[in-house]
Amino acid sequence: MFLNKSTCVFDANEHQHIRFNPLRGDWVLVSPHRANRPWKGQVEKVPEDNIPRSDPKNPLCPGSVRSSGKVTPEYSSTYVFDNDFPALLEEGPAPEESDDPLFQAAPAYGTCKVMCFHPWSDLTLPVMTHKDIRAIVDAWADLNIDLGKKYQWVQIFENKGAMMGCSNSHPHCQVWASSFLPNEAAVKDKAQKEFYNKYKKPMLLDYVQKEISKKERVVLENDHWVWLVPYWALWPYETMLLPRRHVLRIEDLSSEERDALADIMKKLLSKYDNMFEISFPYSMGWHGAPTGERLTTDNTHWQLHALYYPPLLRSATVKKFMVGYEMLAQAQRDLTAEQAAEKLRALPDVHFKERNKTENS
Ligand code: H2U
Repeated sequence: MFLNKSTCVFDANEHQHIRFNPLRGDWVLVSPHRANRPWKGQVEKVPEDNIPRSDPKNPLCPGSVRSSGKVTPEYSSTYVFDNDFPALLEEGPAPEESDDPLFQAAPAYGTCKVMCFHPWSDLTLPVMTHKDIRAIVDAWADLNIDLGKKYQWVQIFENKGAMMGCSNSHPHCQVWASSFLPNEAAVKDKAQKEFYNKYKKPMLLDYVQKEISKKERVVLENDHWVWLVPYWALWPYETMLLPRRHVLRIEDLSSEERDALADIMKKLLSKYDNMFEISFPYSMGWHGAPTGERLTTDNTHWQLHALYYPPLLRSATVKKFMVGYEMLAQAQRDLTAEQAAEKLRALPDVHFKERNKTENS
């Protein structure tokens, strides 16, 4: 048995501890005393910054021919197409049922879409106009409605930057819809349901209200949205974007809330890019109440939220690896959620490219 032999008072920004993630029902190890250790490991490439506006060989550009032979039309706003290499197909034979608990398989159907955010390859979300970002929000909502009619879960996600496995620098995201609830969704569904049954309020609505009053992990707020570093964050600059109101799905956002979302996204992603003055890599995605047959059941326990998982830690070239201890024991972080929030809060919310443009013009 370990005893607290220390004579000093516990300080979360200095002393090791574990934090509970109520959405996943698991814990993260926080080791702030380790943040300043020297780094002699892998150094990443700085993200490319000389991308041509248009490239006829890029399959995501208007007018190009994709590897499937299909032509990407001359689109002028967002453009959604069926992924030519989908991980999920709408039809196919089902695996045989088995009564052996060690060898279980189940049918999996779905569809995969690619959504180009804009016809220009040299733009990223934070340097787009409010109108462009609003068009993306509307397209996300439309896809959730469309695919949600048939599928239980519609996963909207963006892999940004080669460091996150993004294969094409043209601004885009992906949408995978499935006949089953994926693991992350199932875990969160169960945890939010249990919380709701016990406390009679949606977990993330209660959470956002508490974070607004505590303030220490909130990075940005507007009339409709709160952007914060979750108390239980794993990735160094992981953040969560939450509506102030109880909202189940992205399509339930009002026009005003969508405008406010476009505003906060532009600021949020500008802050990320301003951290190391590069296009900040991340994987992001939306989680809301399940769809399909769940459209007609009670999902009051759910709250819509977006998650941003950036891999960078201390510079544009040093990323956090989720390896040894994380793979074999549990997630660990050095910098605390409060320190990350403080750092993000201190950064300007105007993109460095737009700042320089204004200064020079
Ligand atoms: P990522 O950059 O996140 O890998 O997304 C690009 C997607 O675009 C990827 O899933 C698809 C890939 O399958 N794609 C096509 O559907 N057609 C193409 O011609 C190129 C890329």
